[in-house]
Order: sequence, then structure tokens, then C-alpha cells
Amino acid sequence: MKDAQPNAIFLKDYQAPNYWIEKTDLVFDLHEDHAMVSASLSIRLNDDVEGLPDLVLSGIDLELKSISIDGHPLSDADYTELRDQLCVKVERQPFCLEITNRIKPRENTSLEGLYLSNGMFCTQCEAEGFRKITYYLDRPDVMSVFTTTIIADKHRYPILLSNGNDVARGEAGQGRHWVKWEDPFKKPSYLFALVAGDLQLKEDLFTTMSGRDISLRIYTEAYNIDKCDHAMRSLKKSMKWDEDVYGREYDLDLFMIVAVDHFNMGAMENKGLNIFNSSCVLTSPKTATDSCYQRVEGVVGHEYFHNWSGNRVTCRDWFQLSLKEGFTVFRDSEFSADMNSRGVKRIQDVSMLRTAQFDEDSGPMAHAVRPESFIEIANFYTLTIYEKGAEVVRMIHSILGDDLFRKGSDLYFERHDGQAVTCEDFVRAMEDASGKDLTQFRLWYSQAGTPVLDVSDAFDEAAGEYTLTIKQSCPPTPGQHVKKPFHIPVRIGLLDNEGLPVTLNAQGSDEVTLDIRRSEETYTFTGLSAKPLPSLLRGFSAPVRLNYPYSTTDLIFLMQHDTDSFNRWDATQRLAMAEINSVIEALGNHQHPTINPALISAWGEVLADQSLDQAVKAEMLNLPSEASIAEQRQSINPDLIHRARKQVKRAIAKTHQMAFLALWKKLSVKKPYKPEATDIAERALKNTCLGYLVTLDNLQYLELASDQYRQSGNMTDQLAGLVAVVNAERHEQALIDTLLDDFLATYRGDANVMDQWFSVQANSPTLGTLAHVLSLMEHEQFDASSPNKVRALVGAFTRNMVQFHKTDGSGYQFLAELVIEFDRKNPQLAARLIQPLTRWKKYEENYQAPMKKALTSIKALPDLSTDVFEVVTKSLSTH
Ligand code: B3K
Ligand code: ZN
Repeated sequence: MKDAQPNAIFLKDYQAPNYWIEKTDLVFDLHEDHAMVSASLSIRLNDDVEGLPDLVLSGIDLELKSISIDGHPLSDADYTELRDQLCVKVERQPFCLEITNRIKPRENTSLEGLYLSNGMFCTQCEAEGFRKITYYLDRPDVMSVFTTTIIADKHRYPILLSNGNDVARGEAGQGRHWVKWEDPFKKPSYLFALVAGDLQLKEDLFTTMSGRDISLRIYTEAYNIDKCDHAMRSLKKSMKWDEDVYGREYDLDLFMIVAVDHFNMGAMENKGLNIFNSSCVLTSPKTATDSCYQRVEGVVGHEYFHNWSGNRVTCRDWFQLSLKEGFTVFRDSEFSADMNSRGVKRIQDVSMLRTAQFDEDSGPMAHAVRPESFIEIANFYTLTIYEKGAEVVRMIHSILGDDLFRKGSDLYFERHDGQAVTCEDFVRAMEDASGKDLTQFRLWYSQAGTPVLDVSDAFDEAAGEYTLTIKQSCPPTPGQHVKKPFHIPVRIGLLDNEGLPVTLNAQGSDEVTLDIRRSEETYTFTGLSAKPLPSLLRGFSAPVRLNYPYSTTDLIFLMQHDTDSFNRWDATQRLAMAEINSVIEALGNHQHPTINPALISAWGEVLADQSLDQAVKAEMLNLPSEASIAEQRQSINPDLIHRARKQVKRAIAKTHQMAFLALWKKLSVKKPYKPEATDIAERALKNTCLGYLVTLDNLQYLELASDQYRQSGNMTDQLAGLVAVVNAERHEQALIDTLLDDFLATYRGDANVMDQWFSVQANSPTLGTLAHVLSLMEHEQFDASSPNKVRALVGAFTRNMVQFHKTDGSGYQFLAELVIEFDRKNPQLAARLIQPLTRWKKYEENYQAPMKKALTSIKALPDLSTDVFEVVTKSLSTH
């Protein structure tokens, strides 16, 4: 537990370290109830520092056993042990500091530092976990060459892994053995990794562009080893893609991935030894959904790409986190776009950004892509750092174009290889390589909040001139009340009355990118015979909210004619959103809503459109999610959102049920499962149809869903069948119970599949009551020490608009009690779980009070972790 009133750390206070650690030799002696860690650190004074200041090392929950310098044990007067630090007097330098300390991995439930997952030792050091292993300058600008020797029982831990290459091994007596690893590349401590366990191995080979053979190894527990093929294929594709697109070759002779069940996030890019949440590695047609296959491919790519964007060139300090994360998310999303359907990937990324990142950016935790301060860095692994950071890199890419962007990335990697650098260094490399001025663009790194573009237009018939006026603004965010105008690239096109693209310039282009720089900009297009319809922010060329007074007819026109598939999709979402909003108003006024027939017939046209890509069609038919609707509302009434969305969906289903049914049937042909774009698209579309059909109170559709559950040979269709039965308007409890029991009996023991079973129930507006969630927490398949399970059950429940948001506050109270309990075990998980309460001010009044009460009850506790303390304090702050 940390201080009750932890302090913020500021970017402006950054100072280089007083000492460097040039070499780090580690020996781990692993035992059942403890581990002994011996570190030999070759330390040298930073040339810029005068005198010989004390060496101040970080260390948490460590038991110091011995300490010496250059072989001479230190006396008590030579060092001081503080709570989280060790201060060592320095009389001469350079020197070698030798430390031995004891840790208790089995008692480490934070999943940070060295801990156990299913009896296997593993580590997670980013951001500040290495200090839970040994005393160290645990900051990313201290880069060192590591060697690691691991000693452990041979029978229980036959596999001993660390970063780099294994250079020696031997017997250690008494049934123990040892392996020594050397990593020739210097790295910060956050990239250190160790694994010891009884693991099986899947092996392959990749030949790099310069002809070097790299051994690829994926380690899992024996019973999962047949589920690694897709991850291995994804790894090879990633290695090839980074060579082709960025010219980046892998550097070690060995690349390892280890899958573990207990992990706080998706995966970790430790040098040469990536550690993954098993949910991001393991797949098989029967146990993994299409989106799971795609997540595995994306995460494998992401962690692999970090080898250059993050490891070879790393961050100077944690304020620069987006330097590696934003850039790497941009890289992985382009990789996925190249491997699958580019249009759909963009739609999915933007949906997520607009739903969750926009929400974060308008709430109490809003922060810039490069934050100015934080209390707990673990709270800053956010959608803003990752997804908005990726959008910022994407904008640089679109301002520079493919070739100059590649020149910029080449320069960045070449100039900073082996260094710990800043976002500024990245932007400067892009500027230097391209000759473009990104001065104003840099505001994207320092200003938080989502900019708003208000667009209006006018047409001068006599002159044939069309004028677009674009005003930008950005709402205040905590600590930043006034914003300067951003540099915003806005890609647009114009459609004529026939829906054909209008030529916009002398070069004959029908699409241009407007570089918005001032708070108001005007653009004039000439030579038009009638007022065109603008297609704005094509491909979502900047992470902004765009307002333009589109009529229903305009949106339907764009849905039909826009050449930009993203904007066609966006038109459906705007149309649906307007309709759902008006139903919410009607329901709020206790009126009977009627659904606009224009919307219903527009959906019919999408359904009938033979020319549409199937995956895009599925996305176009999908209504905005409840979370996305909530994000766009001024004031949230969860119950009304749920009911309104359902009514619109049912109205569409009712009119088009024959078309949905016909399409479902057409796409329900049995064929072997392939996780490939066309097949994934067909399944997505088919299951969208099923989702519409079961909104109707019709036994036939319920049977369709349960047949699909029973007959499908893959998890995507089977799960969609189950979800459809559970949430069908025609509620048949006996059938629901039968299918849930069948699912349990089939997949019991498969942790990742069981996560789905918990989520389906916790998500359900009818099934997912608090009482049911509480009973599921007692289920033998539930494991409170697994973040995946907690997220699958409790996380899903907190997104359940109907059951979590009860005005009696029962859901909020439950969450508060759980957060308090988890905070003692796993603060990172606790701080994530609390998120749904942080937006209490956005809810209607009768929800606000119980949400605030729950937060206040957490805040009242002494000894909160810095993680939960920061989130709760900022959420309750009046500023
Ligand atoms: N870099 C890690 C995230 C570490 C989070 C630590 N709390 C995974 C990734 O972004 O690749
Ligand atoms: Zn990352």
C-alpha cells in the first residue's frame, strides 16, 4: 500500500539520471515459497553530473540480504533503506554494486514484478515492475546489457527463459538445473523478462531479408499446444510485413512468445521474450471467434513491431509512452488492414475510438497524448495514449504521404537506434526527412480534448461557387481551459445531384485534403451548376467530432453514393443515431415513438445492395452500440438508451424480416472454418441478420438461433447462436438454461472459452442481474485471481445498461466493494474496473447520486493504492 496522499510527477521536472548502469548480471534462485535475486550492476556516473551524489535505487517489497561494492560488503552507515528506495553512498566511480534480495513471487497478486500464473513463474515489468524484483534505476532512460541466470527445480520448471540467447546450461544438484541467457542489446529494465515452468513448445523458422534464420518459439502449457498455429502464422506475417513496409529486420537469433493465463493486459513486448495473455495467443476453430483470431493477429503484430518502435528506440520517460504505443498501434492497424479488409478495419478502429477514447477525452481523466503529469503511470495505458496516439501518427502519415513518411521513419530509427527519446524526436525526424513544418501539428501531443469541427456551406448559384466554412473549437479539459487551434487534415469530396463525384481542382481530383489551421477557414469551389453534397472527413482523416446539418435525405444519399466506404458507413450511423435520439426523447416524455420509415427503407436498400462488400454491409446494418449512443448523449439515461435502440432495431427487423431470413439462409452454407476475410465477412453478416431476427417475438427465429448454436462447427457461429437465444425477444428460460449448460459441459476447463460463457450472461439485459452475477462469482469455473475472468464477468456487468445502472445504486455499491477488495490484491485491475463510475456527471440526476456515493465510499478508505486513489480523486474533483 502506498501513501494516502500520493504526489503527482511532472514532465517539466524530468532530469537525466545521476548514474548509468552499463551492465546488469542477474541470478535468480527460484524456490516454492521465495526467490533469491542477486544483481551485479556496473555503474558509472553521468558525465553531466558534478560530485558523487548518493545512488538512489527503487525497490518495493524487497528483503535486502546483502550489499557490497566491488566485492566489499557495505556497513550500515554506507546505505539507507527507505520504504521504496535504497540510498547508497558513493565514494568513487565507476563501481560494481552487488545486491542480493529475497522476494515472494507466490504472494505477489499484483501481477507486476515476478509472480506465478498456474504454477509458472513469469514477469511483467512495464512500467515500474522491475523494482519489485530487485533494487534498480527503474526508469526507461537507463539502458543496460543484461545477462540472466535462472536456477530452479528441473522437474517442475524444465523450461527456463529470459531475454536474448541461451548461452549455457547445467546441473545445479539436488534435482535443480540452471540456464544462462545473454541479451546483447541494451535495454531498460521494463523490457526484462523471465519465465520458468513446465511448458510445451511450438517451433518454426523465419528467414530474414538478409538471409538470417530466426528460430521462432511459442510456449504454452501442454494442453494448449495445438492452439498456436494461427499465432505462429501471424508472427511470420508480421516479420515479413515489417521488412516490406518499414525495412525493419529482426535482430536476435531467437524470438519467443509465452502464453500465460494470469495477465493484467493483452501482452508485453519484452526483448526476444514476449509474454502474452493466453487469450491473445490461443485459437482453434471450435474455441476462438473470428474477432479472437483477428485480435491474436493484431496483438502478435503489435508486440513484434515494438522490437523497433519501443525496444531498439525506446522512451526517455513515461510521459513519452505514446511515442512507442501510438506509433506501434498505427503500425499494427496498418498491418491488420493489409492482411484483412482495410475498409472494415478502419470502421472498427474508429468505432472504438469514438466510443471509448472520445469518452475518456471528455471526462475527468482526460489527458494529452503526451501528458504533463500523472500520479500513477499504470493509469496512463489509455485509449488516448494508444488509439488517439495512433491517430496522431496516422495524420502525420497522411500529411507526409507514404514515401516521405517512410523516409521519416527510416531517419527516426537510424538516428535514435539504441537511445531513449521523446515524442519531439519523432516529430523532428518526420520534419527533417520531409521538409514539412509540423510546428502547429505538435499541439496534438500537448492539448487534450476532442476538437469539434462545425461545418456550414453556401452556394452562389449565379457565380457557380460553393463555399465551405469550417470552424474549430476544443472543449476545456482538466487543467487546460483554453486551447489553441490545431492543424487538422480534413479529407473531403463533393457529390453532385446524381451522386457523382465533383472535380475539385485543376489536377482533376475529386478528393482533397484541407489543412485546417485557424479557428475558422473558408474554402471555395468554383464551376458548379448546382449545390453539391459534401462528404466530409473521409476515412476519418482526423480524430475530431464533425457537425454538419445533414438532413435524412442527405444521409441516405451519402449511404448510396459516397465513394468513400467509411463515410457511407458513417452516414448509416448518423442516421441511426438521430433516430435513436428521437425515440429516447419520445420515451422520456412517455410518448409512443414512431420510427422514421425513411430509415427503415434505407436499411432495406443496404440489405439488398449486391455491390457492397459483405463485411462493410454488416457494419452498415449494425446500429450504434449502447456505449456509443451514451457517449454522444448530453445526459445519459441507460434504460432509455437500451429501450430506444431495441425499438429501432425491432422496427427494422419487422419490416425486413424476410430479407434478413433469406440472407441468413444464403450465408448458412456449411463449409470448413477459415479465419479469412471473406469468410469472416460472411459470418459477420449472417450473425447480424440473426441478431435482427431474434428481436421479433417469433418461435421460428428462436429455433433458428438454437439450431445454429447446435449445428455450427465453429465458435463464431456457435456463440452468436447462444447470444441470440439468451437475448431473444422470445424468452425461453428452459432453452437458455439448456444451451448454457451444454456450453459449460463442452468447454469447462478451457479458461478462454469460459470467459465468453460468463460474459454472455453478465451482458444480458434479462439474465445479467446483480444476483446472478454474484452467484456466478461463486461458480467453480470463476477465478477471482484471473483478470480475464474478472473482466469477463464483472467488466461485462458494468457495461450492462439495464442491470448495472439501477437507480437504487445496487450495481454501483457492488462495484465499489469489489474495487476495494481488489485494490489490496491487484491495484491495476481495480483501477480499471472502477472506470464506469468515473463518468457519473454525465448521467441523469437519479443515477448521479448513487454513482457518486459509491466513488465517495472508495475514496474514504485509507491506504488506497496510487492507482485507485488517482482515478477516484480525479473523478470526484470539481475542477
Ligand atoms: N507495453 C505493454 C503494456 C504494458 C502495460 C503495463 N501496465 C503492452 C503493449 O502495449 O504492447
Ligand atoms: Zn504496445
